[in-house]
Amino acid sequence: MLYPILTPSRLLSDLSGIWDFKLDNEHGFDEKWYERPLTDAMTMPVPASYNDLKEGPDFRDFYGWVFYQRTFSLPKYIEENQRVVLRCDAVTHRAKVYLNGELIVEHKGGFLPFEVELNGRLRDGDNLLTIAVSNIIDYTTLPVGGKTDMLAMMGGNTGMPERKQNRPNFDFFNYCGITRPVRIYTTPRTWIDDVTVTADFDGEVKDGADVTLHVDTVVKGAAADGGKVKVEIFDKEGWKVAAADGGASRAGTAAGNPDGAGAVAGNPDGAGVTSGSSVGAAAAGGRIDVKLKSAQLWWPLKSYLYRVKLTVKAADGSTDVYELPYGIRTVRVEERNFLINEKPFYFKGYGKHEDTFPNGRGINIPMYVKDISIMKWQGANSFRTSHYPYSEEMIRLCDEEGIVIIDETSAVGVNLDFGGGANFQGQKVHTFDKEHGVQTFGHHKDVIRDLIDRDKNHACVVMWSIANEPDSYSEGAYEYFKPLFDEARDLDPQQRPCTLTSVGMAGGPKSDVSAKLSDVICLNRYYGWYAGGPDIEGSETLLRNELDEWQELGKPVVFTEYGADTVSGMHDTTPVMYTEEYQLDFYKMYSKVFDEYSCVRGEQVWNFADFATSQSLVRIQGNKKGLFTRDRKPKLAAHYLRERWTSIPEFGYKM
Ligand code: BDP
Repeated sequence: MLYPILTPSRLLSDLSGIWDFKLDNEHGFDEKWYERPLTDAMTMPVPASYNDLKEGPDFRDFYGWVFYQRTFSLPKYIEENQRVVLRCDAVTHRAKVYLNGELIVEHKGGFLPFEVELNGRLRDGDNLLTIAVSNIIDYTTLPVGGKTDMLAMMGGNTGMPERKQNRPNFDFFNYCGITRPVRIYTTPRTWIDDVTVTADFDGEVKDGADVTLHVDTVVKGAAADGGKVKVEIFDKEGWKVAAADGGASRAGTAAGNPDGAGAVAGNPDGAGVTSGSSVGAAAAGGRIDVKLKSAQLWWPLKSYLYRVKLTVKAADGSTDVYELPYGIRTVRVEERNFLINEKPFYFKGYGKHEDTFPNGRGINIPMYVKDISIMKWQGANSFRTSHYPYSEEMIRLCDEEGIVIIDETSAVGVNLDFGGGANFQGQKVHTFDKEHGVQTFGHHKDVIRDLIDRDKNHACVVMWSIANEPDSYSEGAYEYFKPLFDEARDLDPQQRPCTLTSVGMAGGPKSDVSAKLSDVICLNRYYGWYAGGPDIEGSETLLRNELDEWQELGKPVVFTEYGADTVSGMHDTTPVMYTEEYQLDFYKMYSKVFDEYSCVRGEQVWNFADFATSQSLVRIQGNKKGLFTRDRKPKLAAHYLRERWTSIPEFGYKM
């Protein structure tokens, strides 16, 4: 799905601001709150997670649906002449969107965009827009909600009265709401619906090479057939450096939805749940090849972006214009090397979260810029979008800044062994048990498709992470994951490597299916913390023992998590757990080991910054494994890793 922008043929209007807001009392849908202005509404900003914006546990930990509402009006001539689309960038975790009391679209999944056409549904004057949002997580959602908390220290019946609540099977606060922008954009009646750009090198992959850009355009709408597509490429300074044009002919791939209603996909209960697809009528398009002489490549920390501009002249005389930034680079794995532009790259960076106060998971553009500035200060070059797709603004910024991304789906918690396997009301139930296990497969596939569809053109995205710490070691794991890896490989026009981040419980390559499926072995390991802590020396032996096994595979190994909870300001002459000195010793031990294993091709600490979680005995107002505090102040180890990373080059380390 294309990112919404303002162009000579498209208008864009952001509906951000203060909306009316109300928690459901379990009668909201029966009483049809979406048909009239909410009574006794509170104020709520959009976009943001709502949880930290009003006081008290009943609000913060609310379980169920909430209603957001506002009105808007549009100039009549816009609707008469253009296609009007409402786009929600992320509503966590489930949305029902009503316009003037009518349900116009539903969407499952809290981290990817969806959209719906408004033509024929708009009224003169005020239109009432209501978005009902559910934060319920369970065995069918991604992330997965458990039957008990992941971090519950005591199982069994506590004798406390039952209360409806979410029980995250993951370690971050279940922030919810309309977390990214809601926008209205317009297009002509025949419009560019999708663009895919890939690059082929005419010779060696290097700066100054001659490159052919393949620009695949999907054009939809009544006059899609017989139109003309023009592609122009502009360099960083704005000079036109190449151009080509061709005809728009009918392409079989992009099936439109002729009745203009929400495209229906992956819907568990038969209602119109969209899964990212656009809506429209006839589809056409095709490939145009553009030759680019002496191209500048996109490099980690040395970004170079071209501007690809498309102009479609439809058979009815209308014109649509769209453009996207595009970085040219290659990526592939060869033996133990992760090659970017054919050079062996070394990942230095972090697992992160979209987590700030008081936005929660809500978009925070100033903090994105600050975070990347801190990464560069520290000599880092990459991060993983743990544990869900991040905002499009962040991905675009990383393209611009040259920050390398491992792009992760929202599949976290696909593992019923957490909480000591107590997820099925205290009984051990197998993750992939047909009846009682997770029921996420179909949705997981939808999320992979929509993520690749959204992020496929980004140079900064170099690998797909299919899941975080799933049960990748039990019966049924291979059958569950193989088709998902196949799907990702099939869909990605750039054929990026695929991985899953492996949990400590997975054991070594003999039991962990990631050995077979992942192009890069990504390990989340906590020797020295959950396993072996506080004995750092003993933990080092455990770490080496495991690496001895993985290195036999001949694939690159990247540590995508390793870390120790550290309370900022807590110090001791003897490095005991939770002190800054302990975190420092922990990281020094890992660094030493990494440097001795040539298979290790990257280190991404857990975590960039402290972040909010559910409450538990092992979480001190959140997870404290950050190198930085939640307000981005460095801990002792941050300075140590700065020294280390600024002396490790992006390419050719250990060669
Ligand atoms: C890993 C998870 C991550 C947690 C981390 C931790 O992937 O989400 O926050 O451990 O325990 O299991 O700090």
